[in-house]
Amino acid sequence: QPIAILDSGVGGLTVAKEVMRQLPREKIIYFGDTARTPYGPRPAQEVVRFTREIVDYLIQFRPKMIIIACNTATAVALEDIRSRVDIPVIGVINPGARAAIKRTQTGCIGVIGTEGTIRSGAYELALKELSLSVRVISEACPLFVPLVERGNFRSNETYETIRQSIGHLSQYPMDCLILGCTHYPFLTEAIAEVVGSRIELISSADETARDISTILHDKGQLSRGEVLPIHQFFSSGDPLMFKTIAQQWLGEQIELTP
Ligand code: DGN
Repeated sequence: QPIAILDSGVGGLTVAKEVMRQLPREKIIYFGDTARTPYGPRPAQEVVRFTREIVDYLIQFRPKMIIIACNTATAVALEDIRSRVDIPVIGVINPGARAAIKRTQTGCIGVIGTEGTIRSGAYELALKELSLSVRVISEACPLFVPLVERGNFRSNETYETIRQSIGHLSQYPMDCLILGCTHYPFLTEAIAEVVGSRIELISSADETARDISTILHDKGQLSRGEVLPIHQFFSSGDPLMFKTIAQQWLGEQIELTP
């Protein structure tokens, strides 16, 4: 049985890659809703509807677990999806918050994400639940996802956009910055250069993959097959763009069903 991973586009591939690394025997079915990306500026109800549609599609492959590898969808649709299916559903916000709390020394944590994620306050809630005294500085970065979906990771335009959006964060005593959108790890190099080495970038991919591993282990559902799985990828938009970015990021050829 596969693990289903979904996102509004290529962002969830940052989580998929970590799952492939930590759990190489697990087969992944990935859906990137590139035709309707970005989700960030959309009303919550619309994101919930899109997420339900993707889950209804993926469920036909009889996955053993669903990963909502999109912070925007996790923020507004996680509980809804959990109530609709009888397999474990995990999002990326709690794992990201946990990773940051483990790392921070100053107790001041930055969060960047889409408008939808930042507006929801989901990270603040998750962080404060883990540590009451933490100080959270949030910033919506609506221009980042379109850059990533165009494969524009390191151009002058990218650096300039990042500088204008989050250059001011270095004035705070923060030592961790949560990449609260699964698209942002594609921009790690550029973001790190703008915020400086004092601030550690936290991606939820690693911690999410650990959660998946724990749940599958506890349920006795870890795959033990000898043959490495062939993953399946679906995208609702431009297949060539998706395939190019996916292969570059994953460092391997992929099979894409448009
Ligand atoms: N990758 C998604 C996230 O983590 O929020 C959002 C992308 C988007 O559609 N704006």
